[in-house]
Amino acid sequence: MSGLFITLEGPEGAGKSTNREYLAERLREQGIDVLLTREPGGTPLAERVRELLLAPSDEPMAADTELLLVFAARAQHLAQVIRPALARGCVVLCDRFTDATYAYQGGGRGLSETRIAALEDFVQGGLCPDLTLVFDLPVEVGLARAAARGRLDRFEQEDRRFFEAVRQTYLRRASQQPQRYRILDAAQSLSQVQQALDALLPELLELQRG
Ligand code: T5A
Repeated sequence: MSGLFITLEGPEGAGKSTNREYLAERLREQGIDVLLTREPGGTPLAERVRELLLAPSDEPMAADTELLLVFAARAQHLAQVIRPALARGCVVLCDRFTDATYAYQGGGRGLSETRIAALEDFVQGGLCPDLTLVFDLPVEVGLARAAARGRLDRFEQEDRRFFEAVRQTYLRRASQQPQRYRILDAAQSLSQVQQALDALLPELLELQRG
């Protein structure tokens, strides 16, 4: 038995967490076993690494340190949660995964994609999402949503250029592999985004049936 691995991606404030819950409900209504998780995080140890990554600090974090922490958390998450859930036949809905590393550490920080790909291969050994939903929206709309929640984390304190590069990296990757990605217009109202997810549901169910 092998499940289905779906990731939700996009810039800050795109609505990934909100829509992950919505999608999980729609799938559960169909009697499907769904596991909700997120990155960085998803296990107690990986959540501790998340705290290191997100907490603003006086000591600047080197870009390579950030990259290695992201993949260290991912290795733990894959071993403890994602691989076992897929082996049980679950649909895994994961809020961010390695596309975020290409977008933030690659696009945002300017680290080489070759280096990211080497770590991806080392940590994932060929495991890749079956489908990736990219919640796309203009940078300023997403940042305004994130800011409305209050205190900004270490990434949210980056400048506009950083987030433009993040957004463009997602869009470029999606255009390079259209079979794996679906782009949703996340600047629309929540009900419009959820209608777009409803329209995707038959395709997800088809994938889940294999
Ligand atoms: N990171 C992560 C890396 O650098 N490398 C990596 O490899 C990985 C995996 C994680 C950070 O780590 C970085 C990227 C991130 O900066 P996070 O908290 O998981 O941080 O990610 P964020 O994007 O910061 O999460 P957010 O909570 O900000 O965004 P979401 O989940 O996209 O948005 P959500 O659902 O919480 O919604 C935000 C607000 O907008 C409203 C919601 O109600 C909420 O208030 N909203 C809408 N409002 C109007 N219209 C809509 N359509 C709306 N949709 C949502």
